[in-house]
Amino acid sequence: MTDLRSSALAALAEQTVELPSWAFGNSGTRFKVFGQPGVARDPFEKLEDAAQVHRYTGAAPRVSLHIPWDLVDDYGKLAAHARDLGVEIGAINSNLFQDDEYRLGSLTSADPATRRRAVEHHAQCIEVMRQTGSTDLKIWLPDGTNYPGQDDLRARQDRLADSLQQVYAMLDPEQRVLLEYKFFEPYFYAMDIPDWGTSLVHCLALGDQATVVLDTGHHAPGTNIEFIVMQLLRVGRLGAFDFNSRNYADDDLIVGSADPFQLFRIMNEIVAADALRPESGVNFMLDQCHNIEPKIPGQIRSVMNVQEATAKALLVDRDALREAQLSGDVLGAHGVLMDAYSTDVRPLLAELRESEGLDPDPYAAYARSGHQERIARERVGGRQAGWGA
Ligand code: PSV
Ligand code: MN
Ligand code: MN
Repeated sequence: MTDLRSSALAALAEQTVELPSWAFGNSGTRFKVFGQPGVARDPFEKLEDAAQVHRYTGAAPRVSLHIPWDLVDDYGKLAAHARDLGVEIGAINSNLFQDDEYRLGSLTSADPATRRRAVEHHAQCIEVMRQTGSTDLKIWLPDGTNYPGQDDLRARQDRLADSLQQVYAMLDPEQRVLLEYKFFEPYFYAMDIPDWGTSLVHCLALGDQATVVLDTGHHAPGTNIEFIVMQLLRVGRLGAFDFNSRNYADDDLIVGSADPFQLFRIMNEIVAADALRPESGVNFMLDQCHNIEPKIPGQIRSVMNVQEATAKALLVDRDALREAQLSGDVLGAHGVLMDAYSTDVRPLLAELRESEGLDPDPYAAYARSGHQERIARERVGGRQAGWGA
């Protein structure tokens, strides 16, 4: 146990979680966007808020941007601002879901001019990557159809493969594409990348610099997500997570809130495959919105939830588990997993933080800092998440 504890502490010290810039803007549902006092008004302030999360957790040193939500004149300046704050720019997300021209598709469109425009948007994103030092281009394809017969499903895949090939050809050697899937929404008959299999098929055709993003909210209820994690790790194509929590659909709630046991099972597969190490190439990102709760504390809570699930996964007694599995001890094997899951890891994480010179309770430390009251006083006119530039 002491060995497990100390190796868990060492692994946790290396773990990082990437924060989404859009978590720091006002957000809501299609019914209502709620404004909050002190919310970030531009990408520079979003980075300042993200840096607060890193300051108190010590585990969130990167911030994903969404283009054009995070449009600025000078990305070099934005990256320098991030560095001054002790964080860096992470994945660059393209946006193919807010233009009238993409009503019938973007990278899959039957219109070559529309496809060209969608490909060119990725050239712009890759340029942002060069200026910010980002190495991950994240593509979520919102394309799909609403009615059987609306378009030729196979022709759409062929056009998609061709468009992705053009985007891929623009990458620098150290850059990679992260291809996200989603089984429904904004279209409701057939999404063009509905599942991990479709994403993987395209990644395999593209080459080694293409990997799959698994957004935990993008599956049908009851899907065994940890199985997908295991399989993508097995073939070396799990590029990243978009972590969030869901009860019904793509709810984008705080990771680990609806089903902490699922998060543990996911992290268990990560630990079992030794994929927690930064060199494994798996980028642990959040993709969440904080519609009714305050943003910075919401992100702090999220990072803590990921750390707790990870700590429990690190405490699984792998030797005992293997032995029970190989001897066909069904309940013994299950029991090993549940023992780890039932462990209260908060003291372990408090110890980790103290050893790093941090407050053992990041959430309380931020609340005491007075930062939230300061931004509420000083920042007037926060905008909706997204169009913050
Ligand atoms: C789509 O639902 C998605 O998960 C993609 O990752 C987008 O980039 C993100 O949400 C925007 O919030
Ligand atoms: Mn996502
Ligand atoms: Mn989503």
